[in-house]
Amino acid sequence: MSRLFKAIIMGPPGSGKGTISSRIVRDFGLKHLSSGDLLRSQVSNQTEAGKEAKQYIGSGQLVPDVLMVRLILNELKPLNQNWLLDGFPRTVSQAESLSKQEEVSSVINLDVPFETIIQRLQGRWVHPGSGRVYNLEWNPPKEHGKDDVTGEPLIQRDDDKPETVRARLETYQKQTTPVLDYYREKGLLQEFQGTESDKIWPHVQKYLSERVAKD
Ligand code: G5P
Ligand code: MG
Repeated sequence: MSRLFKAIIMGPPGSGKGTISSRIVRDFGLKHLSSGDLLRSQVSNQTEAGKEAKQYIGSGQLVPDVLMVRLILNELKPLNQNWLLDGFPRTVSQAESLSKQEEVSSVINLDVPFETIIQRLQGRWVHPGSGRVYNLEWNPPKEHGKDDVTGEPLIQRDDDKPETVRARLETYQKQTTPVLDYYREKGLLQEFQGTESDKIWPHVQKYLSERVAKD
């Protein structure tokens, strides 16, 4: 049996991880697992983990490592297909815990300037069920306020308020940039710079097409 391709997508809040991930899923069939989507579904289902996570998410802080690691490693364990992890790891300690269970094949980093991001997040609308993301200016839904695929209502995320976005960017700078160094040193990091997902995407697509075996 061939070895599974286990990829991570990193980048600051609003850098386009969800946007690029859905194109990767479409073209390469990887199973997408977003730590943020997973947490938000725990919050809306009012699980114990969700109740604990809510306060951190709302203030733009990271959810404690123990909780996060448990949630993600449990999701990954049973997977027997190529996967793409979005939003995890976000601390060096999370990266070390992940390495004890999984052998990561590749880490994609979306290097998008902070100025670009603050603007974008104000116009973001999401479909909570699938994690599909829209932007009122850039990729609006076909019908205002409704998901293109299911027709269900779209929502705005609580943590997309400008003051929380600023806190999320600071948290990223302090706690997540060391994770980039961690993977750079292991020779796994591939960086993609730009301000537009449509221009970044062809480079990511080419990079993956040289690495992911087609079914
Ligand atoms: P999340 O959910 O992981 P973030 O902050 O890392 O949240 P986010 O906000 O989901 O990342 P993204 O996925 O990188 O951003 O970006 P996106 O949604 O694709 O694009 C953003 C917007 O820009 C969209 O409206 C999109 O349509 C638009 N867009 C995309 N490309 C372009 C473009 O080229 N041009 C324009 N104009 N627009 C574009 O984490 C949330 C919280 O959960 C907790 C933390 O509290 C975190 O703050 N959490 C964790 N805590 C601890 N450890 C972890 N591992 C955690 N993971 C999550
Ligand atoms: Mg996202």
